[in-house]
Amino acid sequence: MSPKWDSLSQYRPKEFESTLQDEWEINALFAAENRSVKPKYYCLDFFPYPSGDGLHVGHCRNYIPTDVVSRFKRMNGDNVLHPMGWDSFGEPTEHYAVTHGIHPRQSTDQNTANFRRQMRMIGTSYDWSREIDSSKPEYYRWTQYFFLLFYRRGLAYRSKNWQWWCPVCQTTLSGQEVSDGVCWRGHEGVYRKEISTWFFRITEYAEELLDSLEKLDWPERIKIMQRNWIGRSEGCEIWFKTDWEEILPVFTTRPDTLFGSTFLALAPEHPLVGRLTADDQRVVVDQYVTQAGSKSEIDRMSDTGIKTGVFTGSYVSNPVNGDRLPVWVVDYVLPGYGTGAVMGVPAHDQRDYEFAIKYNLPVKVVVEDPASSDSVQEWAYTGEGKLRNSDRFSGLQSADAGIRICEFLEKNGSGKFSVIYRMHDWVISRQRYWGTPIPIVYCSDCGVVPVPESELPVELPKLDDFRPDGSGRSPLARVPEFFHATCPECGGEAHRETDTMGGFACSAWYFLRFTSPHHDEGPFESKSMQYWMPVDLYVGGAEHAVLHLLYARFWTMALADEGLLNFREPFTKLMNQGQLLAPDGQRMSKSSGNVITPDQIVNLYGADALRIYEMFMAPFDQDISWNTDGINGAFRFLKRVWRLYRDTYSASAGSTGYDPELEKKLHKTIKLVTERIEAFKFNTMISALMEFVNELYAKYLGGHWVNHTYHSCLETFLVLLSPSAPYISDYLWKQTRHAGSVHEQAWPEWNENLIVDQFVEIAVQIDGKFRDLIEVPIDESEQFVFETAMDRERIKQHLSGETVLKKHYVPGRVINLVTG
Ligand code: ANZ
Ligand code: ZN
Ligand code: ZN
Repeated sequence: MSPKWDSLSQYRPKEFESTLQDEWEINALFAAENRSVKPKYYCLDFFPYPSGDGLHVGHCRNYIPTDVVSRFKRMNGDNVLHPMGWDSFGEPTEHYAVTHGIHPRQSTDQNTANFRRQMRMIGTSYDWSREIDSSKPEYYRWTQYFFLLFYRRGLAYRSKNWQWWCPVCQTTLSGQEVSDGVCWRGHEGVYRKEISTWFFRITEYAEELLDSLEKLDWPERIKIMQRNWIGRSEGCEIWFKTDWEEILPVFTTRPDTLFGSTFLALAPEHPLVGRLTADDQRVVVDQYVTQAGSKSEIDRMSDTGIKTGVFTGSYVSNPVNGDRLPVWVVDYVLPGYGTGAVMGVPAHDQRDYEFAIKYNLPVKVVVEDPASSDSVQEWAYTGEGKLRNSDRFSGLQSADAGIRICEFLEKNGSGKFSVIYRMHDWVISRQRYWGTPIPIVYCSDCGVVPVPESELPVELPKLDDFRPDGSGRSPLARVPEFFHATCPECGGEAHRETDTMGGFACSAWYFLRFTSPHHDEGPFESKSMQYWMPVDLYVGGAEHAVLHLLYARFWTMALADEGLLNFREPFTKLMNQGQLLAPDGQRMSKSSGNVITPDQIVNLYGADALRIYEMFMAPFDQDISWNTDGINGAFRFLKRVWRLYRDTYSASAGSTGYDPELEKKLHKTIKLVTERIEAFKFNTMISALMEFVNELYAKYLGGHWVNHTYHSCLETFLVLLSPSAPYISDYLWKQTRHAGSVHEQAWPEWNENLIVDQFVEIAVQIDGKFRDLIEVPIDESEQFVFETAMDRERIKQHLSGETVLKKHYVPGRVINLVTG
């Protein structure tokens, strides 16, 4: 690099950015040390799948902030692990390869090269020596190893079951991957099909997955989504009996209503439907069952839809009073929840009520509505109350009665207390090519046989035509060399499992691999894993709230139980960045033609301007549209920085004189920048940097700059700027004849005594009532004061979810938040 540094020199980022990135890498500035006395900091981005479209500027809202934090932590003396790798197995990659007519191995290699290039271009400080790729045998061999481990622990099992099937993806999907009849890739028309698949027994950990959410420093909305997903219900399992003494269990959250049950409802998929159907009812029942199979779950569950069903012709008896209840097949009862059977209580459940009215079934009131004494109801009373018509339980209150009835059933051998979860086991099988082969063989003598660990990896064969053929079987079934195998137990003929694992298996443990990515005697080297894990900061989009984040937690807990890990939660702190929308306010997408790539922006303005703008545009977690004026503003800021150093650095060097006002401003800036990086307030962190540059400019233009304070401000500012704008700061560092790199410098400290009087206390009111006191820098903007106030726990509590409609700010004194 031959520096041009005369008075006409202009800021031209293209001339030095890529050279600097090469230099950092050659000098291994960002290499994480596996053993170190320094405190460790593991800063991780969600595992990206390398799409063929490359990165757009929206992705950068994830990668830039974590890069700033990583750089900041290194400068503060931490040993930082900031790695990157590729989630390259799975349907999206395969789909891309199909539509582009190339092999997924080739497209993966091309796409990862492009991602890596773009990430380096925007100035990230990943430790590339730890790069991993989940579709490489040296990685997926360990995914298979974990499958075997789960199998050994009874956490992987094969079962015939009603599975979601996406007709477009031509594969099964887990419940987590389907919502409202649409698969996670956006295809409609997902339906249930009965097939044999492999499951991971995530439900075994339902309780811990739920309970230990409390301990995590995660966004509340993600925790809520996980809680709802897991969906714990407490109640009672009640065993009704058929005429031939076969038990028919139902789950209810309202055992207090047992005496009010007037019919029994089975899901059409219930295994007893066949046996309970009387001969003269068989035709109608079969017809009804077939119809129900093609309905989506939402249609079946919908509150407004007409409730339908058919009578099987059989009866069961109610264990508390011997009542004979007709058994119906009803499609609002779902097969995968509880026991797939419900006791119908028309008086106290609205769906059962509508059903009973339609089919003329009795409505028997057993819980009194305290607000009404009418005996004729127009709808179900679903609240609690005093029991009647319930034998010896009459007169008790619902909650108490429920417990006593359960106790009675338990003693009687006709029921038990029960907790159920909405969450299902994780369907891992995919009838697709591009995934980790499931390491199992089937032998006609020995049955299901796990592949011995010494034979891993079971390699994915190279297949030119890897498209599904519509048979519902994996394309691997068409490869004789793969399909035929020798039984590891008896040496006889066997065949391999041809399903592969869904991509979420790869991402459920990759964070462990980064701690020792080249280790080949196990999935990770234990000491390194113990040193680095758990992840201190995990950042990515909120769309992974349940799928990946739940699977990774489950995987971690299971490995901890195996004794492989010494912690049970993988991600201590989680943050979700806001979405970056196109200038038109729409989601960026290729089909809308509104995608902005970092390449376009870097080409025009340089990577540092992109970084500054991405942080400055909005608070980290807020959605925002791209704005061309904004990127221009960031670029102008960097040009000002450039000119300041070009014009005043040398001339102020070696000068004496002290400027107390500027000294104060410097210390205030150090404090603000430090605290705001730590608090993920990158937008106001950038404004503190900008303000400081304004101050220096004012000194320059006012002729107060040839002094020691001014010059030392120039020295320190480069360090403060370096996490955010790593290129220009390092270039200027070298240009001002410093040795090494600005990125090797220690983070500056501030002197609190110098800045105390620069803060004021501001009273925060909600609707005119005093609620809290906050401390902010003098002269801060209204927006900053508002954000600080909104961030306070006390204010959040007092607002309790209400939106602030207006705010009144009396500068330096009080801010009043008006909610309505
Ligand atoms: C009798 C009853 C009486 C019920 C009453 C409610 C009110 P949550 O809270 O969501 O867990 N249920 C059980 N299994 C079902 C299935 N497979 N498909 C559809 N509905 C099912 O809901 C539990 C309640 O949902 C259970 O309690 C059952 O109806 C119904 F006054 O049993 B209840
Ligand atoms: Zn699909
Ligand atoms: Zn065998």
